[in-house]
Amino acid sequence: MGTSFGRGGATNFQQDLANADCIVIQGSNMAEAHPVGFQWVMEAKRRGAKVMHVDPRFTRTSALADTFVPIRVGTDIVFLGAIVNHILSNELDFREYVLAYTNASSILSEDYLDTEDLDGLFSGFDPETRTYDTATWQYAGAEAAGVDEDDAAADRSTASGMQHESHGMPVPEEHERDETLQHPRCVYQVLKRHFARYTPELVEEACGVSREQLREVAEAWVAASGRERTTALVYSVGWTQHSVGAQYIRTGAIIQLLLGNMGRPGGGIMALRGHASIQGSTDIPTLFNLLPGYLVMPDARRHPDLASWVQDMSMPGRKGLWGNGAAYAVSLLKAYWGEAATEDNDWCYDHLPRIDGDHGTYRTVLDMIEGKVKGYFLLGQNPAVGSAHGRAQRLGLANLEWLVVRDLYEIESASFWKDSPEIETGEIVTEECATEVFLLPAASHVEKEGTFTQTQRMLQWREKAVDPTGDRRSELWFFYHLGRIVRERLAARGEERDRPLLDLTWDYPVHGEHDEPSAEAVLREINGVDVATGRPLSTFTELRADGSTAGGCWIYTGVYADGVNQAARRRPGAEQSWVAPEWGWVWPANRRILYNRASADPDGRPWSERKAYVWWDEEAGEWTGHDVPDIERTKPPSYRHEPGAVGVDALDGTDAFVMQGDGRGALFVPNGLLDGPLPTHYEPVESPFGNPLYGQQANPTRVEYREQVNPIHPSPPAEDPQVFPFVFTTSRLTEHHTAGAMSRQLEYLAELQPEMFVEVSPALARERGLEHLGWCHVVTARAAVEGRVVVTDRLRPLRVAGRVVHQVWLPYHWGSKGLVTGDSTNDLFGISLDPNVLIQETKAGTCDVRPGRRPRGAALLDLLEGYRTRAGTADRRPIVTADPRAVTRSAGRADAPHRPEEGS
Ligand SMILES: Nc1nc2c(c(=O)[nH]1)N[C@H]1C(S)=C(S)[C@@H](COP(=O)(O)OP(=O)(O)OC[C@H]3O[C@@H](n4cnc5c(=O)[nH]c(N)nc54)[C@H](O)[C@@H]3O)O[C@H]1N2
Ligand SMILES: Nc1nc2c(c(=O)[nH]1)N[C@H]1C(S)=C(S)[C@@H](COP(=O)(O)OP(=O)(O)OC[C@H]3O[C@@H](n4cnc5c(=O)[nH]c(N)nc54)[C@H](O)[C@@H]3O)O[C@H]1N2
Ligand SMILES: [Mo]
Repeated sequence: MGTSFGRGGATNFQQDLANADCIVIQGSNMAEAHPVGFQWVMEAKRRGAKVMHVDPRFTRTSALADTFVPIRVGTDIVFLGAIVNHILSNELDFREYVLAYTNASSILSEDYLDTEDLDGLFSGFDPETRTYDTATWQYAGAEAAGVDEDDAAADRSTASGMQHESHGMPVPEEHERDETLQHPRCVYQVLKRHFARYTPELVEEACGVSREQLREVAEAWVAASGRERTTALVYSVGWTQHSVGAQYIRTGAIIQLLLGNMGRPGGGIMALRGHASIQGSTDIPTLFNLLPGYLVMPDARRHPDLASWVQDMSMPGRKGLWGNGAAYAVSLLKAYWGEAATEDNDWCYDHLPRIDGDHGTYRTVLDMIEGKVKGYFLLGQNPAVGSAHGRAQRLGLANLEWLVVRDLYEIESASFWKDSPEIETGEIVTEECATEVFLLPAASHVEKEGTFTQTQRMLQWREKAVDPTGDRRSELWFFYHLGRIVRERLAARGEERDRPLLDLTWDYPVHGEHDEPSAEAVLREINGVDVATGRPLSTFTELRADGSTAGGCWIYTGVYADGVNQAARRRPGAEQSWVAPEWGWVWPANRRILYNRASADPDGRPWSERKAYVWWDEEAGEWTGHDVPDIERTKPPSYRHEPGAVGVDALDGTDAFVMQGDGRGALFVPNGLLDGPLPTHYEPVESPFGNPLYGQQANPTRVEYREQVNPIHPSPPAEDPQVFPFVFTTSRLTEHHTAGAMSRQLEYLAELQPEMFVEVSPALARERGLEHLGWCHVVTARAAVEGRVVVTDRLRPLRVAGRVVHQVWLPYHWGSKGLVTGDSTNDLFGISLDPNVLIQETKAGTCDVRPGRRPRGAALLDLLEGYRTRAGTADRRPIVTADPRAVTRSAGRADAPHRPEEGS
């Protein structure tokens, strides 16, 4: 989303789904996982919209859709690619929109070679680092804007692509275009060629979807797009948790741009977020690689000083809002270090920690196993159940010196030393496990105040309903007082290296019996203030790089405008417009639909009366309409920048994608993605099928930790995967919540879904002798997990590549604690990650299924060892399977091709 449009958040709001003429839900079980928002899908349907659901499993979402399309997991790019092909080969794109607001006309470097030329690799691939030099992916004449393969490798290990969540695509504005879209190297033609082999026949072969069903979806999508109509696209983690996850979303983005659905009511892409504040936890990140507002975390190698750090984020010479990057950065440093931050000391830039590689959650757990990590804080997370490769998670926790867990319950991640599956196998011995666990009770969401930032970028203030009892405390309390005590100790020590902590502003007012810090004071600091007067700022354009403003998260500036907690607004819908701007507060600038400049034509007129949203009022000389315009309010559509202008001044009156280096939605992404400028179908890391399109089997740039604890199953072309013949996928039940601590403890929910189960089709049940409601166990190289058999036609065997593929489905909510207990599905997975964002592939794997309960103790270890031996998981297949000669040809190198690297 970030590289395609400029910001990573959902583009529209859920209520706006009611305005859609068609809704495509793919990779999401919205009715069960987002039931409240789903009412707006039903409202759209009531008004005549067509609802389509594309999913491997029939769910309540499918039941409420007009059309359900069963698909093989991990093949969405083929399906969507065929829709792109349908649009382009019949010239069904919304041409005026495409010309004005996308990079369709941009001409690419003549050195660019496509996956069509190189059997599944793009030009610039370096088999040694397994990353790309992106010079050849650039616009013609702008090759220098690319990154080399070593930088790309560093980008991968730090998931630095995530900065594009609010950073857009760093490309130069000035480059050659062909408005006729005929030039063979213009993006439009390159796209057309790239997807030409994504045909209905291929969809049948790869996805197991009939050409009639494909046509139905494609035609409905096209028919409900254009001037008068809009289609909304909804996805969630059925798309993200793949080793090619970011590219699934890219394919959806390409369709929505070609059909002109972005920035318009009833259109857009609804990226549904999961946990209550999961959007908030990337905006103000708990991630190793980002600072608030998507500022990149300083990198030891690349950012020796403030200037290099700011330069990296503000992209000097480029157009767009990041031209003001220095203001966002300096204001953040001022918020952290207050008076200590001065121009002379680079605003305390050297107080910021640096990263130097992969410190992601999975790498960290492997480092724990290797004894490289001493202590760990675990808050609001239960990785022993919720993260891929449960055994590795627990072995890591068991190898720490100390562990702090703050949770509502004693979760599996706190009790692994006495009741994990590894106790039974003897891999963890209670008496010998040296980890000292500090289990601290947390106050729940009703026992504390603060904001959640939910799925549509909305900050909503939550009152405290009841006081927490006993020792339960809020996170704010815990960190404020922990920080206070640590600072007191360090102050007594008086060492220079403690300055980063001692210089922090740590002056929140406290109240009540337990000295609870004021959450509202924190919100005010996040919003930002004028340092001299303390006046809260109204919008991020007021932030300055001269130390006169302080602000904790530039995209949130405005949430405390006028000294009022805007997130606490609850004006009823009936008392305001349908956009309801006075309900909560939305980033950026309370704008509800992003890129809404594109809801008007290039001259600023609505595309149609029916879909009018934001338009140019000639008389008043400003943009007006139902929402805060996503363009400077008084910049006329006719405005053209002066040559040499930079930053916001360089944005034309037609540039609808204001974060992007060229002001446009990206059909083709020259910069910002590690696995390719265009989405390409790769098989999941574990797949029983060979890639029907290319010699390159799986994503060649993926992260796959090749360590003994992490065996990965064989896939074609190396070997025929007979040992693990079935595909399995995992997802949610309405009645449980994620890793289960919050639902397995509740009587009603526990009763509704009392036991771990495995869904199989009647055909697979027959083939493997599985009895409905009897026991079975699912086996991988990592674990065997047992559950009750549920034989159901919710899962249909699909005919793929001339044979039948069985898909097995498991919920992932069980563990050893609570009123209902069971094996944890995540024990089945190994760890392989998408290269752009380091998300794990937990939606697709291969497995075996056997009747009866699983063996216990040593017998379990023997079973797994037997499987690993037969599968030959020790003999690692290469990550790069395409002909390496293609690689050197593309890179234009004289040296001999390298053997694909075996290490990660
Ligand atoms: N009741 C309830 N609600 C929840 C949660 C919960 O645990 N319980 N969790 C919350 C959280 S944290 C999140 S992130 C959201 C998640 O919300 P969703 O993403 O809707 O939840 P999931 O059930 O994981 O599955 C998504 C769907 O993707 C499908 N799928 C799997 N693989 C593929 C694929 O390759 N292609 C396609 N097209 N579809 C695929 C699955 O069959 C499933 O129907 O839900 C939130 N809401
Ligand atoms: N196989 C498979 N694995 C998956 C997924 C999948 O689809 N398939 N989905 C993934 C997704 S999208 C997600 S989000 C993760 C979720 O994985 P986790 O985040 O590990 O699981 P949760 O059970 O949501 O953990 C949240 C914990 O926070 C505690 N808690 C609740 N409120 C508070 C509070 O205010 N303070 C504190 N300190 N604790 C609190 C709860 O009791 C709970 O134990 O799972 C991921 N794993
Ligand atoms: Mo999630």
